[in-house]
Amino acid sequence: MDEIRRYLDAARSIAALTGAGISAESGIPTFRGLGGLWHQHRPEDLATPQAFARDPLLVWQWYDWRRNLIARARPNPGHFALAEIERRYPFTLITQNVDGLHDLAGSRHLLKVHGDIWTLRCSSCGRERHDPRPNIPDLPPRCTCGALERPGVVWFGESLPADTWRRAEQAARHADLFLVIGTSAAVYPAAGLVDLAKSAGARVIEINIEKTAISPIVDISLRGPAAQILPEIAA
Ligand code: BV8
Ligand code: ZN
Repeated sequence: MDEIRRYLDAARSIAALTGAGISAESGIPTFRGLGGLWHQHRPEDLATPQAFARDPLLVWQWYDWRRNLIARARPNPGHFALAEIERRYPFTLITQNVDGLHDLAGSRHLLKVHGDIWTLRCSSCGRERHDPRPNIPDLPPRCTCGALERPGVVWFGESLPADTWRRAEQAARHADLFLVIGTSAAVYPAAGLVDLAKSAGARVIEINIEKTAISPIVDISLRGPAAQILPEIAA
């Protein structure tokens, strides 16, 4: 741990990439866990524009169910530790999570590369609004223009929000310390940020309860739950 703290103190700029694993200890199933929980549908089959076009109500029932689950969750010590690190170091947090728990924990330099489950976007006029209700009455919701609204998240096959993605690449390229926390690193282009940081000279530290696709290329692998390891690092 002190070796890691030395890296933190010596770093001129630090970036972190988080995935569903950091919210696991807040009671939110990880993406792979989620698949088994919901009417036997696979997330990859529901989180797509095709699924929404084919059956907007089914896709909305899935998101409404997840919003309901997330509304009952609170940030855990892992989320709070990252907000603490941001207060003390030059730090940018890149998250693949759409649950909003990093915001609730106080993170500000936050890049949500896969969007936000609490945002609704009109599928026609593009109007966006924040809707914090855990249960949306009369699914699927409609915009004042009459068209269907969709969850403000990035689906498989959709490109990531351009400006957010550009800033995420920039943060990864300029980091001399890159933390990869609670992600299977299976989804691109987000997972590619690890290679980008490494090739730009960053020291890469992975925090995960299991081995992942990027474990072979990281400098240090801390095997354990983020809610336990991150507070130790931030202490
Ligand atoms: C795009 C929002 C093109 C929605 C999400 C073949 C090869 C390579 C790529 C592709 C391919 N075929 C298709 C692609 C592209 C595709 C992709 O990568 N597919 C994967 C499945 C192979 N990517 C895309 O489609 C992206 N867009 O490429 O567009 C394009 C380009 C230009 C112009 C037009 C189009 C868009 C991807 C974004 C999809 N949206 N989320 C929603 O949430 O509903 S992705 C979603 O899944 C999550 O956001 C997250 O990113 C991902 C799941 O990953 P994780 O977060 O890592 O979660 P997971 O469950 O997998 O892992 C949890 C980890 O935590 C585990 O490692 C576990 O061990 C660990 N853990 C558990 N508990 C703890 C813990 N760690 C620490 N502590 C604990 N307590
Ligand atoms: Zn509209």
